[in-house]
Amino acid sequence: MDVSKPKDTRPRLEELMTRKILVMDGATGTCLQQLGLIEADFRGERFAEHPSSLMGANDVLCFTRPQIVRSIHELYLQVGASLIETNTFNANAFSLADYGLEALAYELNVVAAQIAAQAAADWTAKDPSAPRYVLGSIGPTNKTASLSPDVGDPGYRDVSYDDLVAAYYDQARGLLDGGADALLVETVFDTLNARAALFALSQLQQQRQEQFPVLVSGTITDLSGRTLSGQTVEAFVESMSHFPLLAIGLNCALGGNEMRPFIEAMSRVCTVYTSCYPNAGLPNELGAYDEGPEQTAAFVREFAEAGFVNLVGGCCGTTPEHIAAIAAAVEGIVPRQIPTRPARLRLAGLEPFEKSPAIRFINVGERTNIAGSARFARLIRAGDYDTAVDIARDQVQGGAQILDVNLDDGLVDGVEAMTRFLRLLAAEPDIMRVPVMIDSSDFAVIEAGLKCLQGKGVVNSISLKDGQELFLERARTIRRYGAAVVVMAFDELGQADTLERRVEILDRAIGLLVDKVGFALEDIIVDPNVLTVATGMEEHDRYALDFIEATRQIKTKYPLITVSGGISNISFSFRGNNAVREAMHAAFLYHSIEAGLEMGIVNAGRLMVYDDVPAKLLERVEDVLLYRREDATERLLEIAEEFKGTQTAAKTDDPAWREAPVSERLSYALVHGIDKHIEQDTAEAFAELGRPIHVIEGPLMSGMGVVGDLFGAGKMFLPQVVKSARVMKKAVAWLLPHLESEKERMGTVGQTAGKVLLATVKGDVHDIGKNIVGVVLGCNGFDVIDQGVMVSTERILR
Ligand code: THG
Repeated sequence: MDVSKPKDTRPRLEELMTRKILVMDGATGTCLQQLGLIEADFRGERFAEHPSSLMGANDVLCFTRPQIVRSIHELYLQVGASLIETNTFNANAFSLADYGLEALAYELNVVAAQIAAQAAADWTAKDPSAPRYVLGSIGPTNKTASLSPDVGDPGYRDVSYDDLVAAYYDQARGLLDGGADALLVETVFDTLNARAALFALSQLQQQRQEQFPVLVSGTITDLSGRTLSGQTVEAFVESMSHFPLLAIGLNCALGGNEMRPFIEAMSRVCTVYTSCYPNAGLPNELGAYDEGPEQTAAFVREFAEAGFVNLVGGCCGTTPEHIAAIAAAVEGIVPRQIPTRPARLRLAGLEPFEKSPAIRFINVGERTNIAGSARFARLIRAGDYDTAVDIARDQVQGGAQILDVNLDDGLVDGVEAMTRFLRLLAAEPDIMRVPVMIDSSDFAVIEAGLKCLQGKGVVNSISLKDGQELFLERARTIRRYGAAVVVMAFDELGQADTLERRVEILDRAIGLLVDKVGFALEDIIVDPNVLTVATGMEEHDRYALDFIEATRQIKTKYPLITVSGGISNISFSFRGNNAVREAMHAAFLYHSIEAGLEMGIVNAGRLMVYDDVPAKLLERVEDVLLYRREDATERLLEIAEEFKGTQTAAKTDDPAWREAPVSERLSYALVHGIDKHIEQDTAEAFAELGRPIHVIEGPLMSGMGVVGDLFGAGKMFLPQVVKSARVMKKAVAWLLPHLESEKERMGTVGQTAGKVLLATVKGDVHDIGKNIVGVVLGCNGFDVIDQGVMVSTERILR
C-alpha cells in the first residue's frame, strides 16, 4: 500500500486553518462500545493463545479487526471530519505493558496509521476539494513523570524521563512510518510527560530531517482550572512554547459547559492555532455520557463565535452524530485570529511568569545553594531533604519569583541530589508555583534537573569556557528541553574581569545563541560576572563599576535580553558583617538596576531598602562600588566595625523607631514590613482618631504611599512590598470588628448605600488595593461582596 504523502502537510494545514475552522473526529471507544465486542474479537488469530485477557485493549483491534477500525474512521469521514485520529491512544510501551504487548508498540502504530491513512486517502480521492488528514494519536501513557504514585514518598517516581522519551519516540516513529500527516500529543495531564514527548519528537524531526506538524492538547481535570500535575492553562502553554507547534488546545475531562474559561485563557495566550474537543458533558454515575449532539455542538459553536478556536471535534462520549452537529455548528464561522504578544522572557512553574515593565526587578532566591547557605549545605549533606525544602519555601514566601537550586558539592552526587531535590519540590505547590533556575557547573547535573521540570525553567549556566563547540552543543540541548539560559562572561581564556572582555564575550555568546542555535533574544539571560570588591587588591577596584557599565552597554545593544547577576558575590569581603553586606547589596542593586539590570540572584526577603542605609555607610559603600576614590576600601573598612550588628533587613527592630509618633510608627512598619507592633499601633491610632476609616485613610494610606514612591524609584523591590502588604492586611483586619460595631452603634446595620462586588480578575494577584477599597466602601455603608483574587470572568459575571 502506498500512502506516501508530499512533505508540505504543515503549510497546507495552516492554509486551511486560516480559511476555516477545521473539524476532527470524535471518540473511538464510544463507537466500539456500541458494537458489543467480545474477547475473541480483540484476540483474533494472532493473539488467540495470549496468556492474559485482551478485552478492552482497543488499540489491538488494529491488528485483529482492522476492518472495524476502518469502519469507525469511515463514520467520521462521512459526517465531514477533515482530520481523523489513529486508534493509538494507548499504543505506547507503558500502556501496552498492561497486556504484555509492550514489544509491539512500533508495529501497532504503523498498522494503525496505515488504516487511517488509507481511509483518508480514499475519501480525498473521492473529493479532492475536501482533503482529509490523519492525526497520529499519542496519549498520555499511564505514568506521571512529575507525581509520585506513592503517598508516603513524594520523591518517588515510577517512570523516568528517559524511558518516556524512548516510548514516545518509538510510537511517533511508527505513526509516521505508517503515514500519519501530523502527530497529536493529547490528553496531557502531566506537562512533564508532554515535554518528554516533545523532546522525542524533536529528536525524531532531526533524525528524519522532516518538520512534521505537531499538536498538543492538554486536559483540565477539574474546575480548579489546573492540569492534574497542577499547572494553570497559561503555565501549560508556556511550558510547550519551545516547540514550533501547529496547535495547542484542550480536550477531555470537562465538557463544553465547564471548558469555556480555560479555552478562552488558552486562546488569549497562544500564539499558534488552538484546538478544542470536549467530552459529551461530564460522565454520569455509570460512566456514560448523556449530552446530546446538539448540546455539545452548541458549546463548540459558542467557542467558535467567541473566536477561541481553529480546530474542533469531540472526545469521550461523542459519536458521529455529535461530529455532524459540530461540523454544522461551526460552518461559516470565521476562525480565530492568532494574537501576537510582545517578545518577553516568559517562564513557568505551576503558574506562568512573565518579565514585564511592571516588575522592575526579578528576584531569584539564592539560598537553596550548597555553596550559598551553610544551613542548606548541612541539611543536604545529612540527607535531610525535607527540611532543605523549607529553605525553598522561605525564599518563595520572602518574595523570590524564581528559585535558584545549586547542589554542587564534593560530598554529594550532583545528579542524584538535583533529581531528588527537584522531585520533592514538585510535590509542593506553594513553592513550585515559581519557575526553577538549575544552577550547576556540571552539565550532567543541569540535564538531570531539566528532566524533572514540568514548567519552563532556566539553566544557570553555560559559557564559552570550554570552547565554542561544547557551548553550542549544550545550548542546543537546553533548547530541546525548552528552558531559558544564563550565559556567564567566560571564554577560552577564562573569566572576564574587565569591562571590554565582559561585553565582548557576552556579545559573542549572544550572536552564537541566536544565529547558530536559534535562541530567541528574550530567552537569553546574560551575567557579566559580579566579582567581589573591597578585597584590598587594586585590580578589583573597578569590578562593580565595570559590571554596571557592562550591563548598560548590553541592554543598549540588546533591549530584549535580560541581564542578571549573583548580587551577594559583591560583598564576600565583608562576610560576617551583614549590616555592611546588605548596605552594599542595596546600593549595588540600585545602581545596577538604573543601568538596566532586571534580574538578580539574591537572598529574597533580606533585601534592605536603599533609603534605609545610614548616610555615612552609604557614602562609603558607594565610594567603593563606584570607585570614587583610591582609598575607598580603607575608608569603608574603617567604619565597618561600627555598623556590625546594627540594622539589617532581618533585624530592623532598632528600638529607636518605637519612640516616634504613632503615624510615623505605622508608616515605618509598613515600609519595613514589620508586623510585630502593628496591632498595638493601629489600636493607638484608632483611639486617637476615633473612626476606623480615619486610620485607614490617614496614617495607613500615607504609609502605603511611601511604599509606592520607594518602589517607583527603584529603592524597594517586590519582596519588600509583599511584606508591606502583609502588615497592611493585619492592620485592616484589626480594624474590621470596630467597623462592625460602629455600624451597630450608628444603627446602620442592614442599611446599605448599595452593593459592590469586588475581585481582582484572573491574572492579577494584587489584593492590597482591592482590600483597601473594600474597607473604605464598607466604612461608607456599602455592602461589599469580596470574591478574592484571581477570579475568573465567568465567576464574576455569575
Ligand atoms: N552568577 C550566576 N549564578 C550564581 C552566581 C553568579 N550562582 C551562585 C552565586 N553566584 C549566587 N548565589 C549566592 C548565594 C549565597 C551567597 C552568595 C551568592 C552568600 N551566602 C552567604 C555567604 O557565603 O557568606 C551564606 C551565609 C550563610 O551560610 O548563611 O553570600 O554570580 N549566574
